[in-house]
Amino acid sequence: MTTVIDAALVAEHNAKLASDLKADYEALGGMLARRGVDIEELTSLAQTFAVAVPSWGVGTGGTRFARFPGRGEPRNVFEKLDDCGVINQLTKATPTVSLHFPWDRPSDARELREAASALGLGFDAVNSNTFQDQAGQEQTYKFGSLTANSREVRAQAIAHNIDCIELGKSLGSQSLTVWVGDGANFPGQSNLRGALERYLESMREIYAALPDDWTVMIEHKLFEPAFYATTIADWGTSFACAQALGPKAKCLVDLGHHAPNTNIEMIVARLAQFGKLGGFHFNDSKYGDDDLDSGSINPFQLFLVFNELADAAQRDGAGFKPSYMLDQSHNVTDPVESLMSSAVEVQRAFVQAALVDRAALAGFQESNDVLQAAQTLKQAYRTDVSAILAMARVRAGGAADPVRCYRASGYRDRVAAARPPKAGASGSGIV
Ligand code: PSV
Ligand code: MN
Ligand code: MN
Repeated sequence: MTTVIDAALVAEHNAKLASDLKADYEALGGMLARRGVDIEELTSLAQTFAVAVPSWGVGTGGTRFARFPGRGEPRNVFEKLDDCGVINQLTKATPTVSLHFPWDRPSDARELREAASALGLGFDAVNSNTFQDQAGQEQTYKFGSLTANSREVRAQAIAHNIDCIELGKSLGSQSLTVWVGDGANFPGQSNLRGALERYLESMREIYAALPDDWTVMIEHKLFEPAFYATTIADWGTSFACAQALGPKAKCLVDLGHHAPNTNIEMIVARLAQFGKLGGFHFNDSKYGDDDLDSGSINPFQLFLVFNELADAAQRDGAGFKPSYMLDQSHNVTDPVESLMSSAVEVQRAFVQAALVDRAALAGFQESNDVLQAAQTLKQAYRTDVSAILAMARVRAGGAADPVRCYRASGYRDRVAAARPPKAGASGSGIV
């Protein structure tokens, strides 16, 4: 396996931090032992955590106002893979990459698969794109894609999704995520029920092309680009469509795709209860689909989402396995640093949720001891599990402090020299 950053440099970094980490780990271990928790079990659990990195996330994103390119941005899918390789090398928590087509359409799928596996990476869900027009495309998506009035437009959008499945098969993916921006900007523009009927009709054709061991994930989003009525705006619509399509269709929850203050953890609980929780796009937001780094605005919400996931895992056992992916856009930070930090934040929420004393919580709920029930969650959330996460990384060959190690490696300077700037790099991540 190729490592993108010199393994000796990572080892040297870890050696410098080893005695501090040992002291922090032992102190935390002692504190957890007094609560009846074995730190070693948590560290092993942390090592099972994995979240996919979006190929488009390693480039600098932008807003609809401007895009300020970063240094050394990847210019093609192979360079994107290299950056993803760094993220996994240092965090040991991101072994897969999620590709967006046609942004990252390989001319040779086998070559791409080999490049990924040389870096120790595999491929997670593939994502279709019918929210933009591409050069040379026959039909425009200006008035919708899978829901368009025009049969020809719908046929083109369906064919693109089927092509994504075919490409995904050759890369070893097992799911397709479908997000469409379809909807209306004005009342009266579209027949609300008719649009959803056409969506289902189109999705049935895509569903029929899924291999037996594949899932199609329906991603809802409240608004943008359709500012009056988005066809798949909420989890209720997503759920109804997944039910109508069949067992291979599930719902995907992107944390940023809800109105502010929405109780997302309850949506997670509902979808899990009815067997339709397919996966996540993790990010954080203050106002809308802000695509900020995971846990940067509302880490308690992220914890509460993982608390529901821990509850579902306990109830439903090994069969419960939603997929995790980051979906962020980086405008003012180094994307590699942001993605590493986010992977660690999501992993942190996963470990903190495992710290919840579920038997005690159930007892407090049963006896209506509201304060103690809330405190039980807070105790887990307030526990600083950083030493567990660092130890899990170091034991797996990653970095004790991924961002520090990355900066010390000079990777960004090296790629800045090797990748001269290119105007309007692909996979802008604006949406
Ligand atoms: C849409 O806002 C979205 O969250 C979907 O997942 C898209 O595939 C992705 O962003 C594109 O950046
Ligand atoms: Mn998303
Ligand atoms: Mn989004």
